[in-house]
Amino acid sequence: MTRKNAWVTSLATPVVIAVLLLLAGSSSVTAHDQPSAANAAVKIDNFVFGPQTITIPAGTTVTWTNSDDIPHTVVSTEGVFKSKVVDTDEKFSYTFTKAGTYPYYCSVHPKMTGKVVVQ
Ligand SMILES: [Cu+2]
Repeated sequence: MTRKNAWVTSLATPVVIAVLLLLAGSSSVTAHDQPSAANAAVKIDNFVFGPQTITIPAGTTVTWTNSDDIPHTVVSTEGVFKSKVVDTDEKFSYTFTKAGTYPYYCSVHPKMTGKVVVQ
């Protein structure tokens, strides 16, 4: 091996390792993200959860967004999930892993109700 080749090799090796690490890192991130890729959205507007009943496959993350100009909460009737106070334009997310029906309501305005059906 010539002096020049040795220099190129010593320079190239860390670069190759860095690229391999980068590729390995990005592929593992992709693999990790895939099971939770499903998302669904519920909008809170004018004291109404919309859609009021949302049907999703297990593993879906539901994100509630408060589009009202007053705060609301998203509270499971059966204690499965409970948001903090969700202010205007704030969000609350919950991932549903088990099949079932999950009724919920707003603890500030208990007449506001909704339902998540997980299949
Ligand atoms: Cu409310």
